[in-house]
Formats: sequence, C-alpha cells, structure tokens
Amino acid sequence: QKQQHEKQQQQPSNKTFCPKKSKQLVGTIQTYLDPVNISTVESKYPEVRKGGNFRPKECTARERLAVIIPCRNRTQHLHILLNNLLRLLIKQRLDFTIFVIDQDLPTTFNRGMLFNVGYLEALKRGSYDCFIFHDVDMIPTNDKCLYRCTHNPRHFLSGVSKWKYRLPYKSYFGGVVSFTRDQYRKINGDSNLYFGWGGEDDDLRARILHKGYSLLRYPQSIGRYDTISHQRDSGNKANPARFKLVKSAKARQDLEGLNTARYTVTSSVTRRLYTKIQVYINMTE
Ligand code: UDH
Ligand code: NGS
Repeated sequence: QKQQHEKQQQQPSNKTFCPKKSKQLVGTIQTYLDPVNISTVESKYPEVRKGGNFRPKECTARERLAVIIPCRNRTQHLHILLNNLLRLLIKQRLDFTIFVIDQDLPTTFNRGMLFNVGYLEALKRGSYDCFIFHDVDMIPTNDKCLYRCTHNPRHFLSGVSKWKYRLPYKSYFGGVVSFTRDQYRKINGDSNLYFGWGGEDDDLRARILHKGYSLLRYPQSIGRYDTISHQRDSGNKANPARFKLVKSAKARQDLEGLNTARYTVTSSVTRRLYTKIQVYINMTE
C-alpha cells in the first residue's frame, strides 16, 4: 500500500518549486454550505486522484500535506467541506492527500486520539511533511488562508461565523491546526485520554507551549471561517474529567500521546476524493 502511494508521489526533479502564494488567489471566496451529493463534488474535481490525492503538474510543491479530518456520523458535512476545501487546496497548488478518520461505535468519540491515528496512518502510506487537522464543519472563507506548515504550529481560525467571526476565548486552539511532522512528534501528539466533548484542544495547546514552540494564528481577514450548524452529536457527551485532565497536561505530555496510541484499524478504503480509515478504540486500554 505504501509503495503504491509513494509511486504516486514521486516528483520529477526538473521543475521549479510552486510559488508560496499562487497568483490564482483572490482573497474572500464564496462558501457553499448546502448539502451536496458526493458524485457532484467528484465530477467537479477530475484532477483529484483516487484516495483524495492531488499534485500540481506544472511545478514541484514545497511539501507533502496530509489533511486529517476526524469524522463520525457527519458524512453530509464531509461532502460540504470537500466541496469547498478541494477548490482552495488545488488553487494553492499544494501536493495533498485527504484522510478521513472514523471511529467505530459504540466507544465515546475521542477527537485527540483520532488526530494521532491520522498522523500515524498517513505516515504508513506516504512521506508527509505537513499535517493539518481539520474539523469537518469548518469552512474557510478566504483563499489566502494558506494550507501549509511553518516554523511553529498554527491555529488557522481567527474568527468563526457561529461566534460572530470572533473566537470563544483568546487561547482557543480548536477547529483547524497545522504541524510539521517533527513538531507533532516533538510534542508527542495529542493526548489519548479525552473521551467525549471538550478540553483536548486546550491540552494540545499546553503541549505545544511546554515544548518551547510559540503559536501562530492567521490575521482576522484570512482566518475567517464559516461553520455548518448542527445538532449535538450522540456518543460525544461533555467529558466531566476534562478540567482535571487539562490541568495535568504538561505532566502527562511525555508519558502518553503519540507514543502510546493503541487502536485497531477495522477498515481502510480509498474513495475517489479521500482515503478513509476506520478505527476501533478501546476505552479501557
Ligand atoms: N466529530 C465527529 N463526530 C462526532 C463528534 C465530533 O465527526 O460525533 C468531529 C467533527 O470533525 C467535528 C469535530 O469532531 O467538527 C469537533 O467536534 P465538537 O463536538 O468539538 O465540535 P462541533 O463544533 O460541535 O462539531 C459543538 C458541540 C457544542 C457542544 C457545546 C457544549 N457546551
Ligand atoms: C471550551 C472547551 C474546548 C472547546 C471550546 C469551544 O470550553 O475544548 O470550549 O467549544 N474546553 C474545555 O471544556 C476545557 S465549542 O463551542 O466549539 O463546542 O473547543
């Protein structure tokens, strides 16, 4: 499997690097938040290859990007996200693959652990340099919001429609974030201990700062996102242990995370627009 992915990724060496900011970028773009059929999205992007992989032909991309989307019971949102995001990524002339990570029922949802799974499983399939962890309902509204990695981890959101294009609190680190392969490894990834809603993004932020990185965030006009409104998810109740866990984030950082993520891949499928990895997570392990 890795060989097949690697083969797809081999670069011709006689091309120049793609520009850091493609000339095709215009700034504010229209978002499409209505439900859409996956076949409609597929027909819009014939240039995306099976598994959700794209690579510009005219230039060599500067890095290989894995977009990791945790997604359970939110397929309609996934299609809406792809309908918006693929256009932006292609315009930015990025070499990318979309990975969708789904968690088997009945275990309570664990967003942080699904990030770890996404990172580890993507690296089994290709040599990615940059990882963008992306909630399924966050839709970028500006194509100058560059989906790439930098010298420090980045929070992409500066304002979200559901909070009147502001953030819920200054240190909020949810939604869309980026790490280089090394940055994510150095912080030992996400915690695996947050089953249910809340806190795992605060824990992740604490890990980043504790390892001496600073945090980047796009300016107001660039990091503007729309959200898709929805009902509360089942299987993702607010986690009452989250406050205590966040307090011990730094003390646990090296003891649990990417280095201790235990899960079972129950299926792995290459769809036209994404690679879907289904995992079972045991809550008692
Ligand atoms: N997710 C799923 N399925 C689930 C739960 C979460 O796919 O059942 C993914 C999805 O990518 C989502 C992300 O995890 O965008 C984050 O989930 P979330 O529940 O933190 O955030 P979301 O904005 O819902 O989707 C907010 C619920 C409001 C709870 C308020 C409690 N005070
Ligand atoms: C905080 C949560 C974060 C969460 C943020 C926004 O309170 O995990 O709200 O949530 N932290 C704790 O619970 C400790 S949202 O409105 O998007 O659901 O991301």
